[in-house]
Amino acid sequence: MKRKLLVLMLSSAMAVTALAGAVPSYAAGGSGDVVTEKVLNKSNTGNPVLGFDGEGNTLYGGDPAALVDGDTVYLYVGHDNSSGDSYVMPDWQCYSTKDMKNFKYEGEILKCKDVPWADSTSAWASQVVKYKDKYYLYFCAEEKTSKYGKCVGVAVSDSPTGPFKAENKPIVYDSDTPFINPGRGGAGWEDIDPTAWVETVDGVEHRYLAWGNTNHYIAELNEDMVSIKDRNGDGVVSFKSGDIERQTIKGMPNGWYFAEAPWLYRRQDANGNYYGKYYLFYAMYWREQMAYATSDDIWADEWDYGGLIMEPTATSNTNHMAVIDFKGKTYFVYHNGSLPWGSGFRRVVCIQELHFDKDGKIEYLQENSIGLTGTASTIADSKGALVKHRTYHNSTSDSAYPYTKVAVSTAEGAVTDDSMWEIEKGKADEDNDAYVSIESYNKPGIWLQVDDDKTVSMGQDYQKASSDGYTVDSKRMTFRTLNGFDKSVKNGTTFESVAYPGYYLTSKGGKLTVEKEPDAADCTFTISAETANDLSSMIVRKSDRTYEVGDKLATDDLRLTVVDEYDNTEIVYSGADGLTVDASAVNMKKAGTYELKVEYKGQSGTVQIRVLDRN
Ligand code: FUB
Repeated sequence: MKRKLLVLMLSSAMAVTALAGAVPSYAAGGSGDVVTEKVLNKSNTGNPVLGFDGEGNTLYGGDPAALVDGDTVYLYVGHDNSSGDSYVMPDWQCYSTKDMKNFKYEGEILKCKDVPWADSTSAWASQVVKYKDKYYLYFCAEEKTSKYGKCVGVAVSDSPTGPFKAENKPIVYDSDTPFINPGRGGAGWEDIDPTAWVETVDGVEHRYLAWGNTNHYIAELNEDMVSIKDRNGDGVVSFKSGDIERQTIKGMPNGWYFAEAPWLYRRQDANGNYYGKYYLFYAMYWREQMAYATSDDIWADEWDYGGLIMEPTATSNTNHMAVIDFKGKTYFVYHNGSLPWGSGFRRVVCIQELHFDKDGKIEYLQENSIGLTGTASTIADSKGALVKHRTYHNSTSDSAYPYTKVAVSTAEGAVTDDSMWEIEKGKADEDNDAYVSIESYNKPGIWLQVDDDKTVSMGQDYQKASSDGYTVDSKRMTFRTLNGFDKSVKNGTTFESVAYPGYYLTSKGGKLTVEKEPDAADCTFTISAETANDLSSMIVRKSDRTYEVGDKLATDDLRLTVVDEYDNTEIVYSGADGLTVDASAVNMKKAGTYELKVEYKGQSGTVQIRVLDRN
């Protein structure tokens, strides 16, 4: 989400209900008021979007791939089943969505142990592409004799949700490419992370497979989609003879390098046609940042570095993206370790919108907790100072993680990403409506917490949950919400620590602590939710339509161009949330000219419907 779109309305209150509670005498202030619980509207968590199985249990999974097939987006992950600090990945899993808001678990699509040549726990990164009504899952896994290390494989299915059947042999052996990466992973890790691309250029169809760790490679696929093309027709498929091309990226700054996780992409116009340059998204450096390069020629030796898209996430050492266009928007699908007990070995998928400028340059994307559907809020004390965490970049050094005690304070000044929070269900008891946990907007997976010395900081909920589903930090990261003790603050909220009942969140002199009997003014806060950006104009496309008497009126192919107050333009299609169509004035049984009314986020427009007599 763009920072400039985060318009904060200090007056928009979240409180909705009050329940009777205990009455600390100092807080009642002799006025006869009682302390009452307050139920805040909780944000839909937005990010992460996956991380569950069919029963709603936590299922970690990373290395997202995405496939747009008709009106559905399919998402694929490698299942993270590790309880330590190394990969244990037994299978690949699938989810689907039709609106990028509601995600359905589709189940396991392939077990690593069912790949004839692979071991059983290395279901590493993958991508599914559709070609002539079949679905091809390209993946990497460990060759089981350990002779080759990681290889690229392919499995085929008639359905995007599997089951997929793996070919008997890898499509790329580790030995097919000559370089090793002793600095990172050593020999045997070089041929991982496949990405595929099919496109017809000037009437000729090309099918590409690219992959790599440290070095990036590309080859062409035969029409069978399960073998590499002998490009120069010399009878052998090899790197030496040019069937596999090594590609470098020119202009990467700071000694950064191509790490892994390539994803090939090209932009699509409203009709689904590709245009502009090719984009190679990839993980750069360690800990992994997301970056991109561009080229006019997908086969080029050298691509041009485009820029940094995302710094290392706050909770995972790796990151791995998929980029897709769906219903007029471009989505950036990535992973972090933001679930409880999350890490680079227990990952989860997040989604945000990706924006391009007019020259096709990609705007920097701040990892955030609200994703496409959550709500960010500010929390201001009674003097208007905002609760904020210290400003920092996520470190590229492993030893900085997990972040367990990040300083939090209150300060006057403008709203920044560091002073935005997502108010969610309480970790200590999700069913208790008066409990909340407060997640950092720009450090997803990092939560406000009460430390043993009663200071307030923020940290990752990184420890393993016990059998009741709670981590040792669940209570420290949960607050009971009460109607503000300072009654002069309109719609104020007081937060009581669940780990330390009787201790209230307190802001004094820029410090944030919990205190036992704080002054009412020091423990009363105002929560302000982000509001959706207003639209400044809307144009209904294809706005004149002609029918004949008796025809069926179509309203499922509407397309609007909307412009918001910051001049951001967006295309909105039929079925979008908030789009309403009123056809009550249209009579398809009688010749005439009618108006179909279209409304979207406070803007309205019409489509002129002409109904002609049948010839
Ligand atoms: O999940 C295992 C490996 O970690 C992937 O193949 C890489 O992209 C990295 O995310």
